[in-house]
Amino acid sequence: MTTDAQKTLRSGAVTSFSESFSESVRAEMDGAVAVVMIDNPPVNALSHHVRRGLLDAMARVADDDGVDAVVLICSGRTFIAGADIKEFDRAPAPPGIHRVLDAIESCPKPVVAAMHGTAYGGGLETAMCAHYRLAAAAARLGLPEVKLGILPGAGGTQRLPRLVGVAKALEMCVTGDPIDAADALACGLIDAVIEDNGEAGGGSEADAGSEADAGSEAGGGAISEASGKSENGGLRAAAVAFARRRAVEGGPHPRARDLDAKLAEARASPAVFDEFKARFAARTRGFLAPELIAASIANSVSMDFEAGSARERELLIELLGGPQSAAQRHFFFAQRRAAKIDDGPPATPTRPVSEAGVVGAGTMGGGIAMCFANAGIGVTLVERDQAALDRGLAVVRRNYERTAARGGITGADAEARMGLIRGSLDLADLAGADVVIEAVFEDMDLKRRVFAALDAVAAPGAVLATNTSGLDVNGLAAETSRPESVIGMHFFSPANVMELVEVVRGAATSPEAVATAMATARRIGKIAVPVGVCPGFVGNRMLARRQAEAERIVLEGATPARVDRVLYDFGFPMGPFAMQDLAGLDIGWKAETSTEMIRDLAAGRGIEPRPVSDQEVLERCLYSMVNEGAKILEEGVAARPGDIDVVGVKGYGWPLYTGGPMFWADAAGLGRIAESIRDYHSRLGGRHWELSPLLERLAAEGSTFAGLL
Ligand code: 3H9
Repeated sequence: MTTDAQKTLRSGAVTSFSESFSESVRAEMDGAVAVVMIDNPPVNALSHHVRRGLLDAMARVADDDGVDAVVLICSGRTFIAGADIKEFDRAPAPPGIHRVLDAIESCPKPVVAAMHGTAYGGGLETAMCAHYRLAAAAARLGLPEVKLGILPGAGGTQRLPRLVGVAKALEMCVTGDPIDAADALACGLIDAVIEDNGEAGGGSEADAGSEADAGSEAGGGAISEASGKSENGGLRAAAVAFARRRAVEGGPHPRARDLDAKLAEARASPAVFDEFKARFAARTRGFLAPELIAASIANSVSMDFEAGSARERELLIELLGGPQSAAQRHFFFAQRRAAKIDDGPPATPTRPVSEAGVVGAGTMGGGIAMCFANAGIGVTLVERDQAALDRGLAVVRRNYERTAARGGITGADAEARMGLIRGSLDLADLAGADVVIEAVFEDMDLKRRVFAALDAVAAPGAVLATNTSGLDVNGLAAETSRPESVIGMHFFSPANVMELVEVVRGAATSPEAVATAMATARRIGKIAVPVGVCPGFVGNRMLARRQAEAERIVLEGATPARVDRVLYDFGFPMGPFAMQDLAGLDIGWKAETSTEMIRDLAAGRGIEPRPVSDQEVLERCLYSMVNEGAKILEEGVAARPGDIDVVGVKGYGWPLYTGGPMFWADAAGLGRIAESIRDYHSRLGGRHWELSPLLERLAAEGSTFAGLL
């Protein structure tokens, strides 16, 4: 085998450098391998200084005879997680990402991308321009651009199908969901998986890590100087060894753009596109990006690489400039902002949660218990009598078995999760819980009794939460000797599926209890939005307005089916009446009898039937929600308009591609909405049509809800 020393002697060049190319990119030699490191916290996004640094680093190593191969690696918690989304609203500072990726792909030395954490979007596209790809065993790889309303625009729709085939590329790009390293290896996206100890866990390079230290000057060393410890030293050492071997074997080194075998398969079976569209039609309804992503992947089959890439860029520009991507980018940041409490003391301590308790084993209680078990947290589920407890546990078991039967988890996982849920008939068994969630029947007196009893048994400092969907959290806190520990955690049904939790701060709730509830929600995989106490909180309060209007419109002559259809066409997964049916209103609609009943009811209230246009149905249902949202903001029940958007989209199916109720209202024009609300108020009366003073002011100023930030 040729050693580094021999190669160096052979080429006659000796290189040893450690150089910074920008504030976030530096390179250093490891034997004859240049290790190019990106350090741009928190997620190593491809900000302009990363692009500039990478371009200069690639020029440096390409020209240096002492460099035989290149490793691209990141410090911190992740490989490049994508383009810098914050730059999307500005003119991009040079160099553009495509220029950087060309420099990587055309490098005459083998370039190896070493991925850990989340190699997403532009990050994975960067890796696909390297000649070889390695991933840490725990890495996740994906192209989530669709979630931002755009497409992978740095070659992703052209290189990915060449590497993994059209069907897999469609699935990855249209869902935006990441795959794990083992899957990436199996489908051809990477060349080897590197286990924690630096050993190759599979792939053609079973010895990828075996030479990790041979000839390496800094093998296994730290890549994060800031942390001073080796965060992914094993990955680095394996990548350096791998790169050295490739250099010794010589070129040509493979480029994804040159591959054709998997495209040929798609040419032979073009039905793959139609099958895919049919399978994902419901999930992608109303969204533009999935359609253009599929079209761009189809171009990879029908056009040559250059033409497909040029068209991909045009489609990216079209999507980036459109309203859907603006809305989805707004939502991305709103969701992250909602997790932050602006008015609490900075760095509020949270209580570590190692045990949880749930009171009530009904649909909500069982679902909440599953959330804890899914996150590996032991949970005691308390019921009043054995029969109800058995019923509740049986439902939980059935849910897990169903998921296991569908392949979502293994049978062993299902058993392990069931093992974390302990049934009990005694509230005293909750004494060891760090957080207790009450999920009994929605009856204030019953809940009062539960809180008084919990106060007597719960550990000092434990968070006592109610899952009420709208009752008075302060009233429940008053039943205890520790109102500072009492809070609302409003889960949505089914609790083990729906992502949203409204965290309801009572008048006396302490910052520690709020911070613990927010952290707990996040730990069990939920999106937590802090809200204040009022009937229905944010979501149900706004929904009540829509429901009232929908029912009134029906009294005026529109059928429930038409109201549902108008809202479905707007983008909700179902209309208000279908939603009520689902929630338990089981009265079937029979046109012959029900129409008559509605007419009688309307007549009794003095409402004359009249034609109601689709436009009016939509305006009344949506403007009433926006007006209520504005009142919620002026009362401080929600801190930010974006928080209301997160509640609307994640809890109530408001279409994501409009950004949520408040973002949508901004786009529709607050002036127009305020004028219509005044008009509906004069025609229909009712307190909920009284124009919110905040909305009135913003409309008069020509301003927006977004402008409040
Ligand atoms: C793309 O790549 C386009 C290309 O195809 C084509 C270009 C021509 N940029 O989520 P977290 C911030 S599109 C800027 O709480 P986690 C985030 O706002 C991109 N900022 O952490 C937050 O800031 P703050 C494709 C970003 O550990 C902080 O980082 N890639 C970006 O729960 C921490 O974020 C994606 O869509 C970004 N790309 O999850 C990936 N990403 O602290 C989007 C995050 O001020 N990102 N920030 O609130 C994610 O999915 C998650 O952030 C990730 C980490 C899984 C990486």
